[in-house]
This record gives sequence, C-alpha cells and structure tokens, in this order.
Amino acid sequence: MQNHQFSSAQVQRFHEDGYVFVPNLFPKDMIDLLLAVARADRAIENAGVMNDASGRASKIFIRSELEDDIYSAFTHSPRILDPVEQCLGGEVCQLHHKMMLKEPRVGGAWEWHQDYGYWYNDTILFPDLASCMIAVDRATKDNGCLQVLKGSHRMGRINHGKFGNQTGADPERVALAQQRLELVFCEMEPGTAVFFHSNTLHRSDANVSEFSRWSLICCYNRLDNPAVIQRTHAKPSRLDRWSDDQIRAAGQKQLAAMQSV
Ligand SMILES: O=C(O)CCC(=O)C(=O)O
Repeated sequence: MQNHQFSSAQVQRFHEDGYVFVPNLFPKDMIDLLLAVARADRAIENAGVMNDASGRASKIFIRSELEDDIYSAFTHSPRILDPVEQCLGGEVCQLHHKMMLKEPRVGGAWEWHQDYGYWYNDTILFPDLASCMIAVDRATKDNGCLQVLKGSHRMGRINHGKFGNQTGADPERVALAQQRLELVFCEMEPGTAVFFHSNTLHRSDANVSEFSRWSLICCYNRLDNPAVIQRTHAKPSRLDRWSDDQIRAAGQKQLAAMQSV
C-alpha cells in the first residue's frame, strides 16, 4: 500500500503551528462518492443538533463505532492514518468520526474550543489526539469554514464551559490568545484536509451563504492513551488500513443498498 507519510517539514509544522493543510488529500471521485452517499443517507437526515450560543442549529452526525459505511471506511485510510501516527508519535485508534453538516443560510456556528477541552472529561489522560477535517463541499469564509488560532495548542488545555448546547473555551483566555496568535481561515476545496492537534483552539461561523458546507472529521487517539473509564468512546482497537479501492467499494455498496430501497 502506498505510503502517505508527511515530510519532516510537515511534521514540524504540526508541532509548531498545531495544524497542517494537505491540498487534495483525497481524489475527486472519492469525495464525490462520499457526498453522494451522504446526500442519500436517511441516517444523516436525522443527524443530531447542537445549538450555538445564539441558538442557531449546528448539525452533526457522529459515530464512535466503525461500521461498513463510507464514513468509517475513510477512517481506515492511510492517507490520514500515516500522517496522524507520525504527528502523534505512535499507533492510533479511532476516537470517533463525524459529518459536520452546515446547511445553507441556517447552519450554526461552532464556538471557540479545544477538542481536548471536552475529551479531557472522558478521562483521557494525555492530549495525544488529533483530527483530520476533510472538505466534502467547498469550505469558504461565507459558508463557515473552520478557523484555527495558530500555535494555540502550545497553551495546553484551557478551561471550558457551556455556550448554548456546545462546550466552549474560557472567553477571557481566548481573547488573550487572539491578541497574540494569528487567526487562520481554513478555506478548502473538496478533498483538501486540515490535520489539527487536540489542543488547537478552533471555531467556525454560521453559514450565511447559499451553499452547504459539509465536512468529514476523523478523530484519533494514541492507542496507549485510552479513556481510563470507558463511557462514551468505542473500545480502542487497532485500525487496519484500507486501500482507496476498498473505500470506494464500501461507498458503492452503501449507495447501491440505499438506492434499492
Ligand atoms: O465543523 C466545524 O466547523 C467545527 C467542528 C469542530 O469544531 C469540532 O468538531 O470539534
């Protein structure tokens, strides 16, 4: 299977900045298939909603079990696993994966937070976790692309509280960080991805555009860093690597099954 490892410069960027962009991480046909499945998927239609601080609905379809579907299949991709294991310095398991579904004109914001801000509460002892956000639709400032504060992961975990239905970072500390750190808008074409550390402060605006902003986020934990008390996350287990063709096959099978109903 092809090696998708980061260069040493990319690994260094991850450690220094807390994020790395990878243009065209996935080929167009795989993203087209992912979008076709997601658009046809009744389970996604009934995705959960987490209101932002102003009451707008932020839709999220999240799973911590791996199944036979295309979302799980992407989780097995060495295009993601190779760099994540390099950046975290060891073998990883999945924590969860989620489709983030920002609908045109109504899709809510995500408040400033660190993912480890709330994963910490799940008794995961070390912030040895990372996420890969893959643009399924084009992500722009207008449709609420991800924003990160460059280098904020080096602040360590900061306090979090409740904002709307979401967990958000202490606004005073975020304001201080904003004075010092560069704000980066993760505008991405479909198939482009951003890898980010679990302590990187991130947020996104509501979607005020005519266009949806759907993304897939795959989140990983180091295998030697499981939650001490197993409550919400799947039991950590080794992830086998699936080739692009295996992932395509999973998506085509799922699409065919949905179309035959
Ligand atoms: O989808 C987004 O814009 C933000 C997602 C996010 O912050 C998260 O999943 O932790």
